[in-house]
Formats: sequence, C-alpha cells, structure tokens
Amino acid sequence: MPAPDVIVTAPLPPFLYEPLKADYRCHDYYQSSHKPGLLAAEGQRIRGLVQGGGTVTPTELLDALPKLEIISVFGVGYDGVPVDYCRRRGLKVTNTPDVLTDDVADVAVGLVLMTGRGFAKAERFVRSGEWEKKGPELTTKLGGRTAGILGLGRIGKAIGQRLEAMGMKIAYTGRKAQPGVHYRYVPDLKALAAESDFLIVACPGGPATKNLVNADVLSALGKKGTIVNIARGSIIDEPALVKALQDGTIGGAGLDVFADEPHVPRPLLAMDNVVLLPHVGSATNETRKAMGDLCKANLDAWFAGRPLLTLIPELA
Ligand code: 8YV
Repeated sequence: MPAPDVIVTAPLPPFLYEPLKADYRCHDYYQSSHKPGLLAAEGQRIRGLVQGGGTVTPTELLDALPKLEIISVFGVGYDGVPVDYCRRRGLKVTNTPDVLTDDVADVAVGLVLMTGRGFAKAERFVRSGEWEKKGPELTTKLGGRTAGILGLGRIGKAIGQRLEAMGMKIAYTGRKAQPGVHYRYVPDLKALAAESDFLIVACPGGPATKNLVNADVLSALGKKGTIVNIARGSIIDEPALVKALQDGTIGGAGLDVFADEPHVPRPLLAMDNVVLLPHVGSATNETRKAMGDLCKANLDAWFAGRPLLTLIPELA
C-alpha cells in the first residue's frame, strides 16, 4: 500500500517530523509559500493532518481535504480544532494528554515561585549590580496562602499536588465538583478569585472558556492576588488584564501563554510584577519526544486499522 498523504500545518521538531516523513508522504503546509497551489495539487489525496496544540485549523482548510480521515494534534490542547465540524464529517481527532502533565504543572509552580517570592525580580537585582548597594526586598511566605485552580483536570490536579506539598491551601472551580478530591470546590469563579492569593488558569481553551477571566474576576482577585496562566491566552481577557495590572487592581501575573503568541502585549514587558515565559509548559526534550511519539503513534494506529491511543472525549 502506498504511504498515506499527510498535511502538516505547524512547525514540528525533527524527532517527530523525520519519522513522519519516513512513513508518510508529508506535505508541509506550514512552510509552503503557495498554500492554495499545494491544496489544489495534493488536497484530494490527503488522509491525515498533523498540527500543534495552539494551531487554528479553519474549516475552509478541511473543506479542501475531502479524503481527510484524522487530525493528530501534537499537543494536549485542541482548542484550534473545529470539533463540531469534525464530528459531522466523522473525522477522528487525537491529542497528546498525560505525557506533558508533570512538566506543565512544574511551570505553574515556577510561576508561583517567581511571582510570589519575587525570584525573577531578585535575579534582575543581582545582575544589575543593585545588591552591591542594598539588600533585597522581603516577599510573602507561600505556605498557608491559597491557590485557586480554574480547571481541575489532569494538569490542574498535578499543580494542586505540588502546591499542597509547599504548604499552600488549594481550592478549585470548574463545571462540577469532582468526586474523590479533597480540595474545596467553589462553584463560582469570581468567588474563587476573591479568596485566592494565586488564581491559576489550567482549563482548556476554546469558545467555551474565551475571556472567562474578565475584568470582574480580576477585580475580585484584587491587589492581594496574582494571576498565573499555563493554559491558553484566550481564557483571560488580555486587554482587561493589562489594565488591571496598569491600575494596580491585581498584584501581579505569571504568564506562560498569550492570546496572540508569540506577541506579548507591550505594556507587560515593562512591568516588574509580571513574569513572562514563551509558552514552555511542555518544552523539555523528554516530554516533547513523548508527545511526538504519541502524535505519530495515533496516525500509525489509524492507518493500520488498530485502536487509537487517544481520542478527544467529545468524539469518543
Ligand atoms: C505545545 C501546548 O507548545 O500541548 C499543548 O496544548 O500548548 C503545548 O504543549 C504545543 O502543543 C506544541 O505544538
């Protein structure tokens, strides 16, 4: 049987792309300088699509791929995939959960430490030579403070575990209280923000959560509070966040994700109480390799007629 045709719509690391090219006829849509030409020439043959977690896949692109069977996402988030459309067309959608949970949770803890204990600022203090002139500022103890987690999925739970080990109190919100979880459930996001020292965003992105963290939620978080986001930039109303930081409505922010990556709102760059990371939640060699292996294993399983390793819950 000839190798199935697969279209690639995001930059992929070589440890995924090379094995993919060995087993599939890959078409690099991401880098193509003439995308309509590529679709016209190859669109009728394409049976698989590989994209990144943050990649937005328009339905118009999928319309140009009439033989498409499967979208394999290199990432846990599939907020850029039009899921209802895929259901209607009977397209399979797979992602890479679990393998990245620990690394993403580590980044959330890092942002709590960097903002709460002021490590990013303290490091700048040493580098600038200021320490030669005066002692560092005192910060606030993390033990005993409350972390409110928005979205207690696999990653949210791993964050809770880590922060609990640091002596923090954990509360959470989400669509429903989770059985077997000893953290306190707060049904209302504003109420959770009001009692949180750190409000940690860990829920999926997409239309259902767009701008969920709005000006009201930020004002409930208040001056005592810091917002941490390791999920998707779309979940926070970014202009409202910039304003809340500018006028001192909230205490600070630790952000690994943004609404329009890699663009970061300019005012944030100059703020001392804000820590900015370039979406590195899953960015370790081990985890990205495991994600790549799972992304390809799903395609391999599908084209060999074996059960998929992961199928997004909406299509299961
Ligand atoms: C990756 C992510 O940066 O898994 C996700 O949803 O956002 C990240 O782990 C991304 O998927 C790489 O394409």
